[in-house]
Amino acid sequence: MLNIDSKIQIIFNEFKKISIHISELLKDSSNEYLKSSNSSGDTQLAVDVLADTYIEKQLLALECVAGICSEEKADIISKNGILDSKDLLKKSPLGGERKLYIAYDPLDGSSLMDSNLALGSIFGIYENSFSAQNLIAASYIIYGPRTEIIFATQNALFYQKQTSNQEYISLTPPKLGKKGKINAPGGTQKYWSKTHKNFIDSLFTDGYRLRYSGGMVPDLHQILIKGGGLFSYPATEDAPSGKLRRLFEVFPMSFIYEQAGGEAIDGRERILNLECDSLHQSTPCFLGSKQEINALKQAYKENK
Ligand code: AHM
Ligand code: MG
Repeated sequence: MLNIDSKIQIIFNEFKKISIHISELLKDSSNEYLKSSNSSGDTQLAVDVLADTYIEKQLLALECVAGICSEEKADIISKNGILDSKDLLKKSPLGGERKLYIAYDPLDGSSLMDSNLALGSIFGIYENSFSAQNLIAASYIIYGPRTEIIFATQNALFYQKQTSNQEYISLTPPKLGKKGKINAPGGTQKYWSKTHKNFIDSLFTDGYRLRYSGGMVPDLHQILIKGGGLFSYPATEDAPSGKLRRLFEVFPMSFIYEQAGGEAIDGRERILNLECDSLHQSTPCFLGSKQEINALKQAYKENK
C-alpha cells in the first residue's frame, strides 16, 4: 500500500504529462467558442472542453485518485460515476482511509486564447473532502513561451521547467519577499468599492507598477517570480462574491502563496479558513506579500 507522499508524487508526475499534452494542444487550437457554458455561466471554448476531458481521463485512470471536479463540470466524478457533492464539501477529518480528490481549472484565462497570451492549469489535491482545511497539495502549470510547473506540498515548494525535448528540469523555488513592487488589480474598476479603489490608488502612489494580463496564473506567477506584490480580485458591484472560484482557483493558489512565504485573504479572513458551500462558489481574493496583505487588511477594516 502506497503512503500519501508517494500518491502525491504520482499525481504530480501526472500533472507533468498533462502539461505536455495541453501545451501541444494549445499550439494547434483555434479560438472557437461552443454554444455551451459552464456552471459559472462562462461560454466555453472548444479547447476548454478538450483540456477538461483529457485531464479527467488521465486523473481518473490513477488508482490513487478517488474523484475529481472541474471548473468546466457540474458534478464530482469518480471512476464509477457521479458522487454526492453535499457529502464531499463537508469538512471531514484528515487521516483514516486518506482518499484523494482533485479539483482543477483545466485552462485558466482561456479568454486570452485569441490574444495569444499565457494561460494556465490549476490543481488542488484534497484529502477526504473538498474543504480548504483538507487541501494537502496544489499545483499550477503556466503555458507561456516556456511551459513551467509549480508544486506545493505542506512542507515544500517545487519549480520545474519543460525543456525542448519535453523533459522537466528543476529550478530554484521562488520565494515572496515581505514587500514587492507589483500591483495586479482585477475586476471592472467602475464596479469597485471606494475602499478598494482608494487602496489600489495608494499602492500606485507608493510606486507600485501595474502588471495585469487577465490570466490568474501568469499574473500570480509574475508576482511570485519577481519577489512580491499584490494580486486582487475584489467583491464588486457586479460580482459581490468576486469572480474567482474557491475550489478550482483561489484555494490552490492561496496554498501555493502561503508556501512561498506570502498570504491570501478574502479581505478579512485567511482564505484557507473559508468553507465552501457549493462546488462553484467564488470569493473575493487578495494574494500577495505579507506587507501588502497587512496594509489591505487595515484599509478594509478602517472603511467597512
Ligand atoms: P476563466 O477561468 O474563465 O479563464 O476565468 C478566470 C480568469 C482569471 O484567470 C483572471 O484572473 C480573471 O478571470 C480575469 O477576470 P477579469 O477579466 O474580470 O479581470
Ligand atoms: Mg479559471
